[in-house]
Amino acid sequence: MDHAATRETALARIAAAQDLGALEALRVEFLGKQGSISGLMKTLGAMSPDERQAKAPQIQALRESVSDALTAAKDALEGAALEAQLARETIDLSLPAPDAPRGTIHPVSQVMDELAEIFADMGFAVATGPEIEDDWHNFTALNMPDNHPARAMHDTFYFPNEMASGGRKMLLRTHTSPVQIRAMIAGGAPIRIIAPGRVYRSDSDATHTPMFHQVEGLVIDKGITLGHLKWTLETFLKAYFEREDIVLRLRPSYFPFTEPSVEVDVGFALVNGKRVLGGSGDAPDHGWMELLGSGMVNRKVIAAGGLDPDEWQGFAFGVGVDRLAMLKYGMDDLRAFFDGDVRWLAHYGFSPLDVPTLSAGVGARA
Ligand code: 2U9
Repeated sequence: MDHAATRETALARIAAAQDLGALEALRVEFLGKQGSISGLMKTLGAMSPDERQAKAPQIQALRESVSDALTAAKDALEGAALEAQLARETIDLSLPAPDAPRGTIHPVSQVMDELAEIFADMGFAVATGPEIEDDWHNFTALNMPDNHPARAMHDTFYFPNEMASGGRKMLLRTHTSPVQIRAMIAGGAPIRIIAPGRVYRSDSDATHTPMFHQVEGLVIDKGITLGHLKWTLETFLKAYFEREDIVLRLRPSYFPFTEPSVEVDVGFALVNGKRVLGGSGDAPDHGWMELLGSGMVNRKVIAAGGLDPDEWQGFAFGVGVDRLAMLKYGMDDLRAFFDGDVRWLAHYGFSPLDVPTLSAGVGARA
């Protein structure tokens, strides 16, 4: 067969190939190591120089046109396969999707947003930090040295000793307080921050989950007193519960990180057997409910944060976010918060559009 005929036959067979497998078989047949056109190339070596000069361009041209045809046919088949796949996988985005699951905002997220909003209005920034902490930031800096009994009371989840870093044991933070320690060291004073987030304690029953949420606040400045603390908590709770008649009672207490320490009770009324916050707990059919822990920041803690306690004073407080959510939105079982049951979320979850704003009221529902 002359080269022109060989080419015609090869191109016709390439054009007729139906799939990539058939095309590959043709490539091997023509251009593979044992291929027919490769065989023609090999004949060049045995030719006289004159003959080679005459034949070589023809064989090269034959090889090139077959190679080009194979590439073009491969591109065409791949393109057709992609088109077919795209046609098969089309989604009609204009179709209504009434049965599609709808996400909702978890009450804990909603409450954290509300808290950030309320405290932003009082000039507080939101600070965050690692959930895996070392025992210096979580305990030592907060006036809980190595053998302090309060350490044992925290039911801490420790990491194995081999994971200690720079001589410090690693743990899951038991409160968000290490965030404030880090903020003091990194930014100095004055400070006005809240630290919301997850905390962990090895404790599990009807009123305790091993992971829960806290928000803590820290103010460091000059001339800070318990009066500032009381006003801040009152203003916060009135905005959060959307009631002007929130009444607080401060009781002396003890925390290692504050001195003096105060526990804060809030007055409630019993309405049809349910607790409704508001009014003095001493009024008839009223009572006091413990809600918050707080106090003036201990001098040792201010020093651990790298500040001079003769120059800087402050107050701090801590409260459980899950409890705040339960009180405001009427949930009664803490464990349901973390069960991941979509029916619970459908009942208590918030619309993504239900953004807390102070003008509309932070608890306004869309
Ligand atoms: C720094 C200094 C002081 C934060 C505080 C409490 C009191 C408190 C509990 C409330 C309910 C924890 O979630 S809870 O179980 N918290 O009683 N927390 S004072 O004091 C700090 C924090 C950081 C640097």
